[in-house]
Amino acid sequence: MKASILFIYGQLSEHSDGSSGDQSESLTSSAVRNAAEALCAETDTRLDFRLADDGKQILQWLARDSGNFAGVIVSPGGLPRPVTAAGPPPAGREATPQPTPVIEVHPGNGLHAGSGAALSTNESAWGSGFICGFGLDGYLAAIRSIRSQPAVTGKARVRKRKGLKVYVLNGPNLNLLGYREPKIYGNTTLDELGRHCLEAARQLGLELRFLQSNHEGELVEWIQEAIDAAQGIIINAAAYTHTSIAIHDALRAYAGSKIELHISNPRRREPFRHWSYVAAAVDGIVAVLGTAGYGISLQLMAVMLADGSRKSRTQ
Ligand code: CA2
Repeated sequence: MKASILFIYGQLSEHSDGSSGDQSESLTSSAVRNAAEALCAETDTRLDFRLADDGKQILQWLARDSGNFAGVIVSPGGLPRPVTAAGPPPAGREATPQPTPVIEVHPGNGLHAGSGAALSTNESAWGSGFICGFGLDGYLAAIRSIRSQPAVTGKARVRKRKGLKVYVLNGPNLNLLGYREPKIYGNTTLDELGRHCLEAARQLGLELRFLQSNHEGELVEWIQEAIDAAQGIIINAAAYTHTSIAIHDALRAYAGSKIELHISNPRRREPFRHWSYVAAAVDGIVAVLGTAGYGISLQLMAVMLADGSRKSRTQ
């Protein structure tokens, strides 16, 4: 039987994602629908694309219908805001995993409107995936993630350009991946993750440096080094996400493409994880997709870099 995806597109998604000067402004629901249908046809997936009038309708469809699908994509429109009735669970408690993945996608990076302030007030529950800031490509990445498609498939193959280098930077304690707290961070070790990333990068035609440090200054130095050495940075700044103005400043000084990445859902955890200093300095965010988010970020980075016309929006 064909896998089915429910795609709920809030009417406000059109032209109102809180971002200016990026490709989300020219997106229409029919452009999104056509691109989603084309990718689904290619991956043998049935697509149920619905236009929602308001948040209430989104909630009703989620509650009533999500169980009948392999995954749900929700594009609520406007700045990231609630798409589920229940808010985040009390501090320190993890959300129960949902049987059907619900990926929230925002075409623009509304989180850097107001220098990240949106993130601190956003009560979005972020389902089981969160992708923002990549225009149409964010929706396609969500479909591939539900279908567990490898980074490079069929017609979706990214046009490779020679000599593109990307730094993947990992912050403090991520060296413990796979050894502690598997319920939150999974079983994959950092070494394994690094090898997966190198293989994904090779397929995408990207040169990769995969690095981890427990020291803020070292992360800052790698970002500065990337100014001359790399066209893109993917950063999971870990706890420094929530504290480091130094990393924020270094990222702002970096003119290449930048993605903020998280394995877990900081929005569903303790309040001190709700603020991100990184969000205001990047083009887009990938979160809540587990360690699979690394491959998805690399794929989105490859698309951004292949489209050379797309400049960093944080300069
Ligand atoms: O979800 C993420 O990727 C985080 O960036 C991970 C950080 C956390 O401080 C952020 O709020 C969200 C923590 C990384 C620590 O990694 C560990 C891995 C295994 C065991 C213990 C810590």
